[in-house]
This record gives sequence, structure tokens and C-alpha cells, in this order.
Amino acid sequence: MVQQTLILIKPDGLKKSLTGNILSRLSETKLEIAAAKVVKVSRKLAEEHYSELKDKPFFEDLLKYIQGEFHGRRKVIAMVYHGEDAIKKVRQLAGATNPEEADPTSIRGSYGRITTSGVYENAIHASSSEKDAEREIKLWFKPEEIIFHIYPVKEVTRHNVKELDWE
Ligand code: IDP
Ligand code: MG
Repeated sequence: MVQQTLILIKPDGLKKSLTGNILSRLSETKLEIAAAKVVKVSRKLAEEHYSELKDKPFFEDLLKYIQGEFHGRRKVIAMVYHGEDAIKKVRQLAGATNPEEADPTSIRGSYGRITTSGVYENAIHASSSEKDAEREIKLWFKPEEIIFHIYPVKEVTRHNVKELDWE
């Protein structure tokens, strides 16, 4: 099944200069890149992205982590990958959430760590289901930033300019 998945190179991945390595690993999947940008993550975006984890004890640290507060750089790289079984392929390559339990050849197994304060710094985010992927892609990207449209869009007029929005 053709799917899309949201991938983030998290602030630790950027600080460790892993962008090239991660993109090379992702190219092993033969998926197609459908969107990419550098994003300064606001607290609101961080909260919405991780809304399902809001009751976890590590939630506040997670918001700081994804906003770059632990790495002195307020940015992530956000990308959409597109193709057959994209979600499973990228999750497999990413490895388990806990970098110490992740397959050592996976991205998280190779580059992740648990900090002394208990944050899982695992270099990348990858959507974990079709439902999450759709929610996350619509949260991070506008339709016109994505090359292929697998989710319905509608035309809206803002300030007399026609543009696309998610339906
Ligand atoms: P996922 O990123 O593999 O989908 P989620 O459970 O959705 O895992 O958690 C989102 C992120 O929150 C993880 O990637 C990791 O950075 C962090 N995280 C998850 N569980 C823990 C934990 O038990 N302690 C500390 N950080 C965690
Ligand atoms: Mg998740």
C-alpha cells in the first residue's frame, strides 16, 4: 500500500551532524522524498505533535528536547517520505524507541542515547501508523509543500489569493 510518513531529524541528530548519514540510511528504503524543510519548533507545535504523551512523566522534557533546548539549536528537519509500506519501512530502519533496546544497526541503535536525566535522545522521529502519519503530516506541512497528495485537499481563498488547505 502506498503510504506517506513523517520523519523528523531531531535536535540531537542535527547537533551530531548526522543529517547526511540519516538521509543515506533512508535512501536504502527506496522510498521517494515528497517534502522537506527546516523548522523552528514552537511549544504549540511540540505539544500538538506529542499530544498523546501529555500525561507521561517525561512530557515536559520531551517538549524541551524536540524544541532544541538541550542542544542549543532550535531546529529540526521535517520530511515526508512516500511509497510502498513507507511507515513500516522507516520505523524498521529507525529502530526501537529506547535507543539501548534498538537494533544496533538501526538509526536509533547507532546514534541514540539515554541522557543522565532520562530523556531518550533517539535522533529521529518516524510516524508509527497510518492514522498518526496523516495527523502528523497535516500538522507539519501545508498541501503545497508536498509533491504528492494522498490526503484530500480543498481550495481556499485567503487575502484574495487562492491556496490549498487540508480538507
Ligand atoms: P516513538 O518515537 O518510537 O514513536 P513514542 O512512544 O511515540 O515513541 O515517544 C515519543 C518520543 O518520546 C520518543 O521518540 C522518545 O524521544 C521519547 N520517549 C518515549 N518514551 C520515553 C521514556 O520512557 N523515557 C524518556 N523518553 C521517552
Ligand atoms: Mg510515536
